Amino acid sequence: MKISKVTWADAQAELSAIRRTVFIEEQKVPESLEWDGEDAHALHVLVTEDAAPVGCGRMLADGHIGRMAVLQNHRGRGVGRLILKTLLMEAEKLRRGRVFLNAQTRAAGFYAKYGFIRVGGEFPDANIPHVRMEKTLDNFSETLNSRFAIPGRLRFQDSGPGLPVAEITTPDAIARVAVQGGQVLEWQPAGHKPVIWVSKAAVYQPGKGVRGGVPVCFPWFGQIEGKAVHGFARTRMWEVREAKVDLADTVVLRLGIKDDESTRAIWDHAFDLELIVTVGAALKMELVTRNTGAVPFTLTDGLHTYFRVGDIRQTKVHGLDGAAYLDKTRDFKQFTQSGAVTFCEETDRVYINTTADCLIEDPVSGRILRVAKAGSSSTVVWNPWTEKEKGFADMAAGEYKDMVCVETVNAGPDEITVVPGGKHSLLAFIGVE
Ligand code: TA6
Repeated sequence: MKISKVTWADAQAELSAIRRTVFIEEQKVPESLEWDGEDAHALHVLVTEDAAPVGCGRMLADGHIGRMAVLQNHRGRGVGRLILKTLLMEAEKLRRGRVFLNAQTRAAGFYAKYGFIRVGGEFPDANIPHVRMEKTLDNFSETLNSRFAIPGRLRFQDSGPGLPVAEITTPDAIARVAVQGGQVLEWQPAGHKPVIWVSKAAVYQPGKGVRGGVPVCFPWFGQIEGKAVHGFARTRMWEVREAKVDLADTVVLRLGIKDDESTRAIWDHAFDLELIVTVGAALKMELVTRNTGAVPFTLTDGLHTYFRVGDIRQTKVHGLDGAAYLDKTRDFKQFTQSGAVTFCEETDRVYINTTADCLIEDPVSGRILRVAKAGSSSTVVWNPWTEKEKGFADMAAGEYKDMVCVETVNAGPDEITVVPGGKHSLLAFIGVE
């Protein structure tokens, strides 16, 4: 038995013959799904026995392993294992750092033996139950550092097994950004206390968002029956795309994700989602959605920012006076804000049709935080208070007093439609006054 790395140009006939037999004829996968246009750019491996093709697999540039197939009468002889191990070796050589695949659920155990971990729930792909599985290669942070570290400015460290976080230092601020979920975890301008809140009981594990920071809500904000709250983007591993120092000695980090079978099974659209974080005396976060498909799509989205405050009971949020809001604690009935938002109970409000800056007045910390925005028509103000706090295993008792969410979103009726080839940018701009 022999395995070789081949290109689609060289081995299209052998590769497609195996996949036609296994996927199209045996598993009834529609032709249109099998030939997805990715083959020409993918890395392929081909297994032959006495020169006859018996198995194949591929890996895309973003570490997406797929199309693993072994002809029926060659199964159970280690061909699949040989294909996977070869692709993992190639991923190490290419300093991929992490790989992922959408496994047929019945094969999840096979991949788990090689360190793949399930992320998210089961989904149908060509009517066959699948699960997304991710594996960070041993040296994920080191791999990222070899490609993106900036001496004295940006370096990746693990916040948990296989969970790299960018540690950013500039003359004006420090920050931390988790690669999983594209989640900002910290921003502290020089001379000030930390601005972004993260729970002391936060959990750092694959497939779970960190309680606090700035969760990315995409492709929906809030709850949709039977689907993950705030969408699927915040629990999967993103791709680091660029790290650089800008003119004013600010650090810019760009991360992204795009659609694959697992996302299309949940939300059937082709997209690219990118977060651009600019760290300096202010914190700028831009969430850019591109429609890479052929039909328009509509979404709600958000940067769900948790701010640190000295005491929520003495905190006020200004800027929403006169704005209509949907009150989640009162069955989403609509009310109008009068004056500043103050806090004496669970508060969970979607302020609609507002583009105003918000000011978080925090007398205990002796500061005002400004939350400016663009591309956002809604602002969510949330504090879980005592009862809801108890419902969060990743929130310590009494922590509700230390935080407030002022979220830069498009939610409720404020939906966004993106046409094919078009893009939508949601921007949050945070400063200390
Ligand atoms: O911030 C508004 C909100 O939708 C709340 O209703 C609460 O669900 C919060 O987000 C946190 O959601 P999460 O899924 O992160 O626990």
